[in-house]
Amino acid sequence: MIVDQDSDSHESIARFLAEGFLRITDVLPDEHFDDLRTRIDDGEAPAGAPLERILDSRKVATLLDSLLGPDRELVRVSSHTTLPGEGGQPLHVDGVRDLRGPRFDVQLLIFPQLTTQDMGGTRIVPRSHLRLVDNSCIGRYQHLTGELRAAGPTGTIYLVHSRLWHSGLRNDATTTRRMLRVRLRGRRQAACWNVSEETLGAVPLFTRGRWEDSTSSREADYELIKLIRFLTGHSEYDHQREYGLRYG
Ligand SMILES: O=C(O)CCC(=O)C(=O)O
Repeated sequence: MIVDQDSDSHESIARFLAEGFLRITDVLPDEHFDDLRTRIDDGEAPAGAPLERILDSRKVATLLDSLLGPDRELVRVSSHTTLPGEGGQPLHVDGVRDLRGPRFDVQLLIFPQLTTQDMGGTRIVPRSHLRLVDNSCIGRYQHLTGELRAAGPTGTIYLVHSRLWHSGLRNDATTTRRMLRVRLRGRRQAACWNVSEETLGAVPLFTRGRWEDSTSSREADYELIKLIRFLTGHSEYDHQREYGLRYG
């Protein structure tokens, strides 16, 4: 399904590409997520109807159409339950080293209950998706300036780029925390973001990550240009900046 895109969704896609994630709320009523939470607790495979309704909701589908294209496949669904006092993963990227160039998958982190910061949430590092690393070699970093905790009210969903650095955190609260992670892939992803070069020029895309030094920032900007060209099909997009980064 492709639905009309408004400027709001263009800004959202730009933010996703620039930061590596997007937070959305108010996708469906809270009761829907209660059902999902019960299924997680019952150990049922939480794919199926409750997940499909989320993926088909207008808000999520509109964003996924521009990030993956309308032809998508479900790669993996996993549930993550952290009991009080448990949890705490090293920073990592899911899967093996991803050598697909600018192609990427989108992971949805779905929080089916109110998830407060002290329940852990998921630590994410903005703009880290632009720096290719092996799965666990970043586990030595305890804290990075600018890192965030993904959390929020019932039904909060984070769309994250599949190469974003992240980790589940320790649950310091007295309530069990649950999260459903869903990985999606576009079968024909190239040029699926239907945006004009003029609109692209007006949305903010290039910001320096707080944890980046000048070299990693330059490399990340260069990767971002390649990513935007791939997703929009505008093969000459921002060649002045590209030349500055390559030869300046
Ligand atoms: O529990 C979380 O928030 C993240 C889990 C995760 O990243 C993993 O198990 O690979």
